[in-house]
Amino acid sequence: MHPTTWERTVCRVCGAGGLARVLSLGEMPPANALRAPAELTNPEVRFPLALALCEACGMVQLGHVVSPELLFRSYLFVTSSSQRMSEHFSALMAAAVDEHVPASGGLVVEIGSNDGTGLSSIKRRDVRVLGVDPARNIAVLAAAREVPTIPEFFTEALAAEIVRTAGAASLVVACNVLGHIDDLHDVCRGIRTLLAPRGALVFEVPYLQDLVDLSAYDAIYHEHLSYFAVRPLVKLLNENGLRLERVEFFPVHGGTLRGTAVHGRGCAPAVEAVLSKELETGLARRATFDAMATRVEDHRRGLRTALTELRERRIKIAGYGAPAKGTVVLNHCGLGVDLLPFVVDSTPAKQGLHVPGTHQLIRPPSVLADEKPDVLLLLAWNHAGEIREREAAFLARGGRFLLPHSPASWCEPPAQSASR
Ligand code: DWN
Ligand code: ZN
Repeated sequence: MHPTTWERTVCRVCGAGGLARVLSLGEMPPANALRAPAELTNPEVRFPLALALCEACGMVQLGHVVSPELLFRSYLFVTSSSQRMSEHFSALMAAAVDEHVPASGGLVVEIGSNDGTGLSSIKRRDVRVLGVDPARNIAVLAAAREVPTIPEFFTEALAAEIVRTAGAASLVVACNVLGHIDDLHDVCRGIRTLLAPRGALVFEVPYLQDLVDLSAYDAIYHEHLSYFAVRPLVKLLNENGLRLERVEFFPVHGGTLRGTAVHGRGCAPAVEAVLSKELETGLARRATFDAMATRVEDHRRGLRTALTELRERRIKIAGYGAPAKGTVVLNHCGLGVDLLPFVVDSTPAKQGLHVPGTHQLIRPPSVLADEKPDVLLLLAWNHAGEIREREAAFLARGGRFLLPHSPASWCEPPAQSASR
């Protein structure tokens, strides 16, 4: 039996104690614990959600760990829900295979391979692919794409087993997964074990500097245990025999850092330049997060006021997307069904369920044609471009999207109901 939650009092990168609590979002249900209608009256679990800063190494992290068994064994988010993200991962895979997998072929292992979107894109090439993902329901989707997937958590022990049965990997890919793992040293040792001598790790993580700059507090939830800056990343990789060779930045998911690491120590000079920039911007300072906490509070008040005004003006509003980040915004701002009656999401497995804590019913986007909301709160704001294209009919009849956490770019609500 696994405990449901535990507290971590030392830094998950450098082991220092005395972590400084820098931003608290109170108690929050797990962001992806969508609720079936029959469960709505049952008591709902909530766990503390607060950022802590290790002033020794600059690592920003959660102090409370919710059991990964509870969070990840059955999972609703599928990578293929976004066409743009599917293209992003296909491009990543193609470039990484060209650069790191020998022409004679090799093994590519993806940690957190989800529904196999990334690996299936390189299946036609002369490579063997293997996914690792603990979500058993999603491994089934990967199997349908003919991506062999080990439905387990990636650990050093599993890495040794893969080497024994399939050989070392030319390429290990880990996108949006390092931040989800409590024991970062174990996972890095596992990657080192798995990588062939000239192999490479290509990973993506949301970049802390972007999270701070956008005040994107909705990226903070129990699944995300770590919020990476480059400085602690270099330390973590180095301590486990990996050298950070390259960092690149992409405007996806609100700001993503892509790193390439190889066997070795230290980091490339271009990475040093990013480290200096982080020092300049004070990314590892308490004051940075105190200022962000103030902005988050302003946002909370601003969004509640905006939605209350819309309701008073009888302007019809709904939410677009039921992403994990949406659960955070709705719960932190206290936006119940009185202010936001329902949300829509294109993921079939989410439809018919309710948002944790605030209980909006998740409906398919097709209902918008009948419901005719005037304003859609864009909870999946990171997919704005794709969603605007998909919802051209909503925009054409005068509908407006409201962005949840940048008050300056909120759209002006329409002067009168577009549904009339
Ligand atoms: O790290 C994580 C990231 C990368 O993905 C996870 N822990 C979980 C997940 O976070 P999320 O749930 O906030 O991800 P998304 O990609 O922002 O979720 C978007 C949601 O919006 C999905 O439920 C699908 C939906 N959607 C839609 O309804 N129509 C998305 C698109 C593009 C659309 O057109
Ligand atoms: Zn530390």
